[in-house]
Amino acid sequence: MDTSKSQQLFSAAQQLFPGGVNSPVRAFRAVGGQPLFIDRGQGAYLYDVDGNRFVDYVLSWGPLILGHAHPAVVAAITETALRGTSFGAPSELEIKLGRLIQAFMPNLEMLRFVNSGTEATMTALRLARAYTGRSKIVKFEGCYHGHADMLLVKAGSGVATLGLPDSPGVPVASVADTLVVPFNDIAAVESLFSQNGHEIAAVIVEPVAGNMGVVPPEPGFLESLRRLTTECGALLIFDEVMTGFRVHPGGAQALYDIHPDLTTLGKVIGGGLPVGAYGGRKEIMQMVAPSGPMYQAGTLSGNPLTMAAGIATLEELRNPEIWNNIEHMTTCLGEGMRAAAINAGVKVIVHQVGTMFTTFFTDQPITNWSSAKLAYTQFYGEFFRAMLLEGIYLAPSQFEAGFLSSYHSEEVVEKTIEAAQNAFQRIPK
Ligand code: HOZ
Repeated sequence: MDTSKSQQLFSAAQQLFPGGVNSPVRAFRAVGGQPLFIDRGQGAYLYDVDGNRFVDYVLSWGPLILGHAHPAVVAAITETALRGTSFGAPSELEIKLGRLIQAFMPNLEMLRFVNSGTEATMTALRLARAYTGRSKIVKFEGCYHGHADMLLVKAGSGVATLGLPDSPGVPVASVADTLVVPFNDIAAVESLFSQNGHEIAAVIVEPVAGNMGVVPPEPGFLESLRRLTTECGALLIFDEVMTGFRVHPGGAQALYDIHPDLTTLGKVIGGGLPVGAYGGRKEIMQMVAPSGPMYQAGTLSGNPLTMAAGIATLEELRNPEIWNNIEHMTTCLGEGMRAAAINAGVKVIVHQVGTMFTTFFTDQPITNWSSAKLAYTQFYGEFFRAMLLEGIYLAPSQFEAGFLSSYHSEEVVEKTIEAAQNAFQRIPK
């Protein structure tokens, strides 16, 4: 595969950007090789600057549930741009997108748009602290909630990918009130609550972990979090930046029928443009300025282009057939990958929830970060590079999720399974 133009661009980028990239995982450090520079995306495909074509299972890390350059999304952005790109004043588009989100997720009685998932989680926790008058927060090992100081403790995603336990530059004081427990370990949460219950403002959780690879909650885990937080007067925050519209059209809260106090969103609701949102119970949200005293603001919040792209995306998802078909194709892919691994004699576990999946190189059950990090990342790297040569673009890290779109047809998925059959042959037995 000729990647000479990507290589030239990567050399130039390294002079400008740390590691040559503007976000760490895409630098391919965990899988070897050099990042591809992308020229364009269309449907299920990415095209790099050297003219190579790949089936894309990253989809901008999840947002592109309708695939690249979906005509409805492109038209919405184009038409909106002709009327101006930002107003710094309210527009009707915000109400339209807000109502659409509410139709899928009625737990968001009120919400506010921000510009990234990091902003959404950071603010949701500030709000929880303001509402409860308490300081401590609980997060889970291997869950990633963006890069705010207080959350960069035993985090997943790029932090896990690069093997960084935490980050220099985060003051000890910033994480002093962050309590960390293993995902799916309700006994550990119970013990934390019995010692600190009256000081805990909130538990924040990815209800289906996606940033240590996809790890589903064990039966009863989310229910126990709901019960313990209610009993102790703490808030339950579902970070659905990744899982929203991905594990179910109504997010994990609909899939598992749990009502969190606050929810954070991002990715899909922006249709591929930068976005975040937080929302939940009205009496809590009314604490947000200017309605209440908890301050949060943003020059580009509710940006019309983002709102338009989000509206176009969610309008399409109102047709249940579209989402159900993406989920069906994800199930077919998971089954095909499992069968291909068995044929090749490679030990692999494929986790799938809704339209998200991860292929872990292990035969041991994965239920939390301690077990996820034992997956054989070197084999994942081999598999990633082999799949790339077969024309398949997977997440460049064992500890990320893969995603499908409405353009991932039977034909595309079959081609991927055939590619996996070949790629698994390259994994040492
Ligand atoms: N937070 C992104 C995935 N979970 C990271 C993307 C990147 O570093 O490129």
